Amino acid sequence: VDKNSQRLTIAIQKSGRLSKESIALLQACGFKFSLHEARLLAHSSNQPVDLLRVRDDDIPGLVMDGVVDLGLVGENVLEEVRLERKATQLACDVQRLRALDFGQCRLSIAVPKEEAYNGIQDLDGKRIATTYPYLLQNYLQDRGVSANNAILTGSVEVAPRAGLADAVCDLVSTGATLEANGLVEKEVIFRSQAQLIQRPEPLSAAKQAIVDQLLPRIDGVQMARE
Ligand code: PRT
Ligand code: ZN
Repeated sequence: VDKNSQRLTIAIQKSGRLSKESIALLQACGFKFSLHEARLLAHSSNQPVDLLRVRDDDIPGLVMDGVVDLGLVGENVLEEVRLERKATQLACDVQRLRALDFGQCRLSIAVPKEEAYNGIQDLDGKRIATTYPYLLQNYLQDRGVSANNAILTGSVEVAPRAGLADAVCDLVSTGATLEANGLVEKEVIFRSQAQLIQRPEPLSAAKQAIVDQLLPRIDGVQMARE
């Protein structure tokens, strides 16, 4: 990505739960894109706008570092990356432009259904499997609980059965995955939805003009969907 480009660059998830709705929203706002599966970058044919399609985990850092101008990402990932970068002294500022009406989920702690659970203090000294160690530690620390993490990038829900952990801290939407794995949701630690974010440094006048045109369109699209 050329940082000096006059084209507004927007990072979206390449393939996953946010991809379809991210593209649909930008299209509903009037940007035309033709997407080629294999390509990282997609140019708009009617606006000076490029889409960068990446893993969702990379989106907050790209925006915080100013490599891209805007990003569409889940608040859960945004907050986890922010905490991680803060702890490691990397740039972690970002402007939140809009909450988007998709990607709703919650990050919750769940325990095996046969385990008694009387509150968060029961997790003291236990091992919790998660992909979100910073959000989890923040929550536990605030409550004076010290647990160990098992950091997994996937299949978190099978960790207790596999003997890797006593509990999980994972994203939940319908609850079907927890249920299927014999887990019961006990603590909601973070509620999330997709967000539109912007890099901290001001945009060029040309790019700002596109954003100024985009935001009311997003509001209009979302209002019409309510
Ligand atoms: O490849 P990449 O890194 O880009 O994708 P990913 O696999 O990390 O993310 P992806 O596509 O699974 O999710 C992207 C974002 O969608 C998340 O960061 C959330 O902001 C949002 N989101 C909304 C969800 C869910 N709902 C969700 N249910 N992300 C994941 N899940 C998973 C959850 O981890 C669990 O495995 O779905 C399962 C639970 O769903 P239920 O319906 O059974 O409760
Ligand atoms: Zn991811």
